[in-house]
Amino acid sequence: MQQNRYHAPMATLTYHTAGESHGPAVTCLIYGMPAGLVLDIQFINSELTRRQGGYGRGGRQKIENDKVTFIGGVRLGKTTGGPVALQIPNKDNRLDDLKRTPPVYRPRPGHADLAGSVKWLTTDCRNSLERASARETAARTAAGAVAQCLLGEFGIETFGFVRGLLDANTDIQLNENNLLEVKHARNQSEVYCPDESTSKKIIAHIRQAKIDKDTLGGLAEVHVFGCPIGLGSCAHWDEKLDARLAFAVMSIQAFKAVEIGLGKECATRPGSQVQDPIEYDESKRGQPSAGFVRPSNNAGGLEGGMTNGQPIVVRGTMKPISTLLQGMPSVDLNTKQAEQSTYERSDVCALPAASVVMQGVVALEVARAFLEKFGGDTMHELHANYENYLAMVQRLPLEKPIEAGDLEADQTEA
Ligand code: EPS
Repeated sequence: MQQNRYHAPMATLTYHTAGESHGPAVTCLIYGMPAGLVLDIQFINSELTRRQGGYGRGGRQKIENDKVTFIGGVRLGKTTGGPVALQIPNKDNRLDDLKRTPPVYRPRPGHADLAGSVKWLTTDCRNSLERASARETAARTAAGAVAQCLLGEFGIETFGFVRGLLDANTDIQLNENNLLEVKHARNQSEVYCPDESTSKKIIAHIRQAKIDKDTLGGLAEVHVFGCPIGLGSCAHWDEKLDARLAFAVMSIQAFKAVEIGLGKECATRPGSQVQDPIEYDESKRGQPSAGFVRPSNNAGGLEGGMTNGQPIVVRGTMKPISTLLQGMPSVDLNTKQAEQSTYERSDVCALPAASVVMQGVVALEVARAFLEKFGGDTMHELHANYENYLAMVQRLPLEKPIEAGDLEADQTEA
């Protein structure tokens, strides 16, 4: 059942998007959602609104007003068990209007323009840039919000925010206890950064980049609270949840690096300062972490490709937007002459929006791992399977532990 994960959609949660930036709509088809999941449309739309926002966005977001429409797999506000199809219309729908959406012959360095046009054997970059556009992430954000509806039923919360850019970075630490407060602070920030002074510095940097006709990227981070131990698997490389999270985050437009927990800082420390000690607290036995307490979380909640009961911590690096108002040295694909790249209306910085997308794609991977472990066609079965697992974990050891004496007795008998 596991082998053809990306090609056998019936076996597990998968999602695919379609649509161009200036076509009629962007759309997503989600397979594998159990029946009976209540969809919080208000929450899904609020995630779409958050994705449209953030200081540094360009003129496009003044045109769009993203709202989801479900066109399959939903009845009376609940999933039916059929494929969930959703779409978000593009108000700036003009793909076939050659005057307003002309061919692009001067590729922008950093965008899909050059590689995409050569790959599809054309000198017009329009087809590939329209599909590669971050507009597609509206569909993934809606799908990610559906996944968050599922996880929310099990007390699993996914939280994304902006850590910083250039020299403006917050060192804020998140935990279950300050999550509400941090969430409030993030929601107050125009750049989705929960630290007020860092937010101000980030905004100042973006303002300056706009004056300089330049662009900015930065660091986005997602934490997932409340996962039980054992999502993902160490049994096979493509079942490792950290690997799947990295895949999902790296697939977001303009992302160039992904880190889990301590990430690349692991290279600067000896093992004794990287591994998280294991402690046990009987009073926490009934929690998803099964009573196992870790005084640090350098592993970012993942060991051996599996959740270990600690919050999942994923950080992504977004490069600066590749469409620069000042242009970049490029080549006309028809004449092969040196030219500045084409300017298409764009954002100066879309890092806040990317933190919303990242929250969604992380939720989708966790939901997929959750469904693989607990399965079932309906939410009823999923709840029952999950509760049964937690009860079994509480009863560990399920078998009498093997002791040295048992081994000797075995050998004597042989
Ligand atoms: C994008 C270019 C801009 C961005 C777009 C991504 O679009 P436009 O050319 O229409 O102004 O606004 O992002 C979105 C439309 C969005 O909704 O996030 C690009 O070239 O990747």
